[in-house]
Amino acid sequence: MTAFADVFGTEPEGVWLAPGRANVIGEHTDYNDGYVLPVALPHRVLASVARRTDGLLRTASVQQPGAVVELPMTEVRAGNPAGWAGYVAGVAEQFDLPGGLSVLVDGDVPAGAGLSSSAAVTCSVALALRDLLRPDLAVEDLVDVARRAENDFVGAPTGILDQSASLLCEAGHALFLDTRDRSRQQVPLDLAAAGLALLVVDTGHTHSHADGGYGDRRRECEAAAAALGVPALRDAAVDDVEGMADDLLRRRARHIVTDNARVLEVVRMLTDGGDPRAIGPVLTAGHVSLRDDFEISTPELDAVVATALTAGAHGARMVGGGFGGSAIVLVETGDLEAVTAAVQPAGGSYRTFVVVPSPGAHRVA
Ligand code: GAF
Repeated sequence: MTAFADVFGTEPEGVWLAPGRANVIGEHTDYNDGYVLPVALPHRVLASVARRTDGLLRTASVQQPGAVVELPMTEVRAGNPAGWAGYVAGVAEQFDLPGGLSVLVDGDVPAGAGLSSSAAVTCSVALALRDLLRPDLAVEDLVDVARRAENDFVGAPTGILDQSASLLCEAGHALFLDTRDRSRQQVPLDLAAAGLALLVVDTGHTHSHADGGYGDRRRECEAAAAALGVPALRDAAVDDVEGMADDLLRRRARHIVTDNARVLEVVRMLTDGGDPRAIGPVLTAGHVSLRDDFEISTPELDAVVATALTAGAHGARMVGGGFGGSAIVLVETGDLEAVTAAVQPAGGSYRTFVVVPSPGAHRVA
């Protein structure tokens, strides 16, 4: 008997996988119409799904044993259910499901770690319901299905970085995405062949994008774009940003403009056949910008970056939405052990792993 059958008394119609992500560079650029460069992680959510006939949404999580969330589909609306089940319901309510739905999620993406655990849930369920109910939809269309679940149902005002990464990344590649026109390029990323590793350090200090800080940054960016008279900060020129009178808006805008430039620089470095070690200082510059101009780092993340660089890393930066979560560190394979030890606080509580660029969402059974 599967875990799904244990909970719901039937077998699932299928199982769909969607990964978490690490973003190489380009942070908070997505809701400013800018560029991003994520890779999908081997860490993923598996969604086992079956349609029902009794009109109920029933959902459970392997990580929350015993807690089955159950409500009539007719009562599913923004904010109801709350908590993790909202990510499932926020996708389900966008499909025609009068008979209801059973969903079991089983994930190993650390939650609140800046590694996109929520998009792994929404994207796995969205792909399942596309396959079962709307085969006419393209995978690209599911980016907005998953984004709406976060923005409109859960109330987290995110951009499209995480959903695009989870749905569109390919194994062995980073995804270079222009979030304005959604054009994209798969950038080969074989750091191991160059003797390098991209280490993730999860500080365990969790965050939530439904909390205030993320939304504040989004509003500040909109205010900065309005002050500059541009549709989005993507369109701002560095000189105009430097001339802004408001110190806070100038620094927010400067982060976006410079991080967009860093994405383009890293893509150029990774595609021109040169030494990928060169991207290290660009990653570190991204951290300094997130720390000083965007002000979303934490003392723990700053310490990881500083100790990693002192221990010989080529570059390091915090990753994701900020206010907690993880850092990425570019390091020689031969220095991996020493750098991994150096970034640990007393007691060694940080979870670490090496990024393996993995496939995007797909059906597994
Ligand atoms: C979070 C959001 F969900 C993304 O849309 C993106 O803005 C990211 O923070 C920062 O780059 O993961």
